Amino acid sequence: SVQERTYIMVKPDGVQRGLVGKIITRFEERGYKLIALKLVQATPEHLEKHYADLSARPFFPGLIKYMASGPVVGMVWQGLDAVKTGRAILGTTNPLQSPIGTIRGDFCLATGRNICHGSDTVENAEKEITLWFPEGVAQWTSALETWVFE
Ligand code: DAT
Ligand code: MG
Repeated sequence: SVQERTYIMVKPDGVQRGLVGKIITRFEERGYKLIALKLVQATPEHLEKHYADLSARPFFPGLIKYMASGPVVGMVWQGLDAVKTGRAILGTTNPLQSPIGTIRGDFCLATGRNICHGSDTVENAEKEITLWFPEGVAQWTSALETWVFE
């Protein structure tokens, strides 16, 4: 649906490497609407909630440490097929397998330093949006909307 929303996050390595603008640009240029944005130093407790599904995995402690190592930029993007297309814009979890033209395929090399996060299902997107933006998101009409959607 045109109202579909996804949670996209620039991880600490993406922020440190100065890639925030490039990542935002890819979603803007594709036609998605930005409805929430913040830079935040997340706590390990908050990140453990975000990655709760992965808590039994061997890489979990390292993942939490990496994600808490500096500020992240969280955002919510809205538009047609935002979750699945958002994941396509990011690329695959392992950057070495990610096609050129995807964010991970263009800007990184290691799974444990893959610079960005994107929700994997509509249900998880809504959970992640609530976790990272409990204050809610913006509602605004984009002047581009009638030029991007029929
Ligand atoms: P994605 O971020 O593509 O949704 P995921 O949800 O399976 O991938 O895992 C979350 C993050 O955890 C991923 O971006 C990087 C890290 N990760 C996943 N698998 C890993 C592995 N085998 N070794 C190290 N880090 C891993
Ligand atoms: Mg995931």
